[in-house]
Amino acid sequence: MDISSSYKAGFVSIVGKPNAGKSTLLNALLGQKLCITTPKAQTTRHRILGIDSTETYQIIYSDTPGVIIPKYKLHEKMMSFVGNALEDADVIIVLIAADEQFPEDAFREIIQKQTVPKILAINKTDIVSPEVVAQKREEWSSLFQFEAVEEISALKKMNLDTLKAKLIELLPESPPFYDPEEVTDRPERFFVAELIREQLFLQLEDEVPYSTEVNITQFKDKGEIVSIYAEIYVERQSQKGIVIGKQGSKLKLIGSRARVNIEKLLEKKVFLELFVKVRDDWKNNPGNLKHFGY
Ligand SMILES: Nc1nc2c(ncn2[C@@H]2O[C@H](COP(=O)(O)OP(=O)(O)O)[C@@H](O)[C@H]2O)c(=O)[nH]1
Ligand SMILES: [Mg+2]
Repeated sequence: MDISSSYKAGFVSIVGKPNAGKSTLLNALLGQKLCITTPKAQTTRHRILGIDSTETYQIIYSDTPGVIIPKYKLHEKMMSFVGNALEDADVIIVLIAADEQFPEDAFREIIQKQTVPKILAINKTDIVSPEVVAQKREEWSSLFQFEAVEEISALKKMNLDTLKAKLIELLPESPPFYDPEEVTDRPERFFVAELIREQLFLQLEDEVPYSTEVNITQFKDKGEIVSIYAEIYVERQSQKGIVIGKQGSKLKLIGSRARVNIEKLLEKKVFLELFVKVRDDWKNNPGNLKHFGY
């Protein structure tokens, strides 16, 4: 690649409340499914980079967990990842869903403190009336200074080009930070664990998905097939039975759905074996959290 002096590169952090559509937006901007998305809040637990490189610019997006008031140690870690993404940002996308409640003070304070250029993106405009969108624009614009306000639908890929054009305009001149071949900073096995977690969120109800974590114990490329062993951790013995289901039916469903998606990701046949284990209250245990990569 010929890197001219006018090359632009920088970090764009997507922040917002749970379920605003941050991960959906990152995938849409990248043009590929990198991050898992589910209808349940707090699906995303990490900061995940998605890198979009061209001949003239490199945008390094950060997907982040939704901003919440921490209830346990895992939440505190998740919020520290949001903090890191904000610290690094050259531009911040404040992503709100057109149908969400006006945010509590804690979220407003976080946005208030940011000094880099901010874009307000009003998402899910496909499911509300133009009046509701206009009202959101009004509420937010009266509070903060935005470089631009974009009305988008991450799901329907509406107005993403204008959003991206604005981002590029705001990026500093800089050589690229990452090899243009790289799409993310995380290894394949991280996304394999995420695809299993996605199914846990889709197939389990109530508090159970929030009590789960996935740990890959074997990831072996055997040529024809990739052999993957993964542990699913829950917080209580009773949850183990729920994850496994009647005669193993739930776990089988989770495994087969996850496997299909992992095969798409790796573009290979996959053998996937899942084991369910209990770690009492792991969400509050610093040692367990560290072990799980938090
Ligand atoms: N109707 C509609 N749904 C969306 C849009 N963007 C995201 N969603 C849905 O909102 C839910 C949460 O999305 P996700 O990206 O996981 O939100 P996150 O928690 O902010 O990362 C999922 O069910 C998405 O399909 C949108 O533009 N329109
Ligand atoms: Mg997310």
